[in-house]
Amino acid sequence: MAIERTFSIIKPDATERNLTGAINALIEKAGLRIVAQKRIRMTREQAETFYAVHKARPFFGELVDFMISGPVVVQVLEGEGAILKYRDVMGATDPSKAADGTIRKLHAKSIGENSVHGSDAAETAAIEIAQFFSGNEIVG
Ligand code: YYY
Ligand code: MG
Repeated sequence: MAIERTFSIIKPDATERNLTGAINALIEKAGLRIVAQKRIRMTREQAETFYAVHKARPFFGELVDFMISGPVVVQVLEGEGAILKYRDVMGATDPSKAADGTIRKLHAKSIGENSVHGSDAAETAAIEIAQFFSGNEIVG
């Protein structure tokens, strides 16, 4: 497995409860390195672009409203097989189905307010990283 980079978001339900450090501890404990990180407030346009793949889904409006409801922490994570590894650390989208010890099992409030985002494939990781970071902001 190669060294990869993946894109992560600590979502508003988690920043609101001061869980950035707790989530970062789980990321680092899994052997992933946080090589870029910033706290931002997403604009509606940024959130709509980011989740454009879900535009036709019934939850799209709520999802965008949620993502702009408070600060988020956007991150680039690096490590062996980082994309799949972070999906494992996050747990299932629906926290009631997430495995023990995962971020979502430990912290998510609901399927909508589920604390973190992580890229699902190499192609989407590259697109998502480029939406929020320039090359010189990523320090591996
Ligand atoms: O990649 P992941 O975040 O685990 O799930 P996606 O299927 O890509 O959905 C993105 C996002 O949309 C999810 O994190 C919460 C929200 N969502 C929802 O509110 N209700 C659903 N039934 C499915 C997804
Ligand atoms: Mg997804």
